[in-house]
Amino acid sequence: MFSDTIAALATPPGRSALAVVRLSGRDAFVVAARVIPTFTAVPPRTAHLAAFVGGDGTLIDRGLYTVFPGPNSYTGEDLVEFSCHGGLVVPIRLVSALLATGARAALPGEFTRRAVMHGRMDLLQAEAVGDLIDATAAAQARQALHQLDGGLSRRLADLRSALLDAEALLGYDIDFPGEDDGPVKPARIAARIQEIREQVARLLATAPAGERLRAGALVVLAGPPNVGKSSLFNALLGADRAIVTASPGTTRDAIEAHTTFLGWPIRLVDTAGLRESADEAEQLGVGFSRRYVEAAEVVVACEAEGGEAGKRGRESEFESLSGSVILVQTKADLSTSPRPRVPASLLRTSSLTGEGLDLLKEAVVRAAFGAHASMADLEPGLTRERHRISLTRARDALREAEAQLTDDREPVLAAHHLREAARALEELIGVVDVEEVLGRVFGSFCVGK
Ligand SMILES: Nc1nc2c(ncn2[C@@H]2O[C@H](COP(=O)(O)OP(=O)(O)OP(=O)(O)O)[C@@H](O)[C@H]2O)c(=O)[nH]1
Ligand SMILES: [Mg+2]
Repeated sequence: MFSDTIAALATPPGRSALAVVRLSGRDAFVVAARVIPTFTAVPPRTAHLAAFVGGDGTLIDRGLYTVFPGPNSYTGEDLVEFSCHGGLVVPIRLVSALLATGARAALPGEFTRRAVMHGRMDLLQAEAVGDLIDATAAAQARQALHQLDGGLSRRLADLRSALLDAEALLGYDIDFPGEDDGPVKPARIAARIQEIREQVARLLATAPAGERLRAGALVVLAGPPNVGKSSLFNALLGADRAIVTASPGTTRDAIEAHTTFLGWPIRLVDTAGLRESADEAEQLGVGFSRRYVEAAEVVVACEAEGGEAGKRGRESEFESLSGSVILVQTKADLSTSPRPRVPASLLRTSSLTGEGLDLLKEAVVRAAFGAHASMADLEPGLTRERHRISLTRARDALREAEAQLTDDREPVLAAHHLREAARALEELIGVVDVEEVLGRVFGSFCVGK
């Protein structure tokens, strides 16, 4: 199982106090010993202080190394982690020394790929490692940790296990047809499959929220020209990103920025004010705006204090959208009456004073991530298109299997569809082992009786 030896810098290159270099593979200890004259593999998982030297015997650095003998290492192989000084010179020299003495430069993700190859984690967990590293919002990190913890893997493994059981029962029905008094009636198997299908459907229902959490919710600021969309965009970001002027038609291009609201990932978009314009560039910008509004998960529909269109008018303007719409009255600081005549459901904001911005953020998070958007309630769910495609395949195959058992009574075809469903789950988790089904057939039945 052990593979060729790879090395790489595990921390970002550049000026830093420390850097970590990883070395993994069949000859990891041999290669390490060439760079560390005092190398010892015992005791394992203990930091040793040592001099790291280059091929000509020159000192590269004095640092710590830790030895993780396979298979109980991150990759499942013999692995050595070097902790050296950071910066532009030392880590590069250390990696070069390892490459010069028998290691190969690791490909992107290769350490984690080896972890999957050696059964240290499944594909879903490997994806979670990537998501955790890429997380820009607390909620994303939390979701990735759940997945790394095996939350999603366990749910899928349970489903797969239930499927293999059903397959085993069906196998018995095929091998001993016509035995009305067989251990399990087809109708019962069909009912069991239906149960599994419903569980698959429940998991599939988590896909939109999970994918949104990974990518960030698309939140679009829209409305007539000059209502203060760009000002609101800047205020929400806490940075001057978009140009603001007193004349209508300032924003032409849609501007997108990644940010977080209360720890949730948001793709915030400022758009050109919606109006008919003779100006070609502005009219093109309005076209962009409309497309963004249609794709948005949340539209923040802005209207300035004393704006012409009433609440009802604006609601109907955004009525046909699939995303949620939050109505906002901007420039609240310009309001003269202490109790403005606006419906209670209308959020009032001021980019000048900051009024209403926190409430708006809360409303956006609620609209984008659910009524009870709370990090503590984050359930393991699907987070990628790959997950959704595999589970859709499994659900459709289960539906077919059910039909074959209830209507046409073709257990052989039903078994074929069950296999298809199981394979879809196996691809998702990253285990493909047909032998397991056979084991179950003989394990749970006393066929020789
Ligand atoms: N008093 C006050 N003025 C604001 C506020 N928000 C925006 N303004 C002013 O309103 C004018 C237009 O603001 P923008 O943010 O450029 O408006 P916009 O909706 O992006 O306009 P377009 O890009 O042309 O569609 C500017 O003069 C801003 O200074 C606010 O909260 N209070
Ligand atoms: Mg603007």
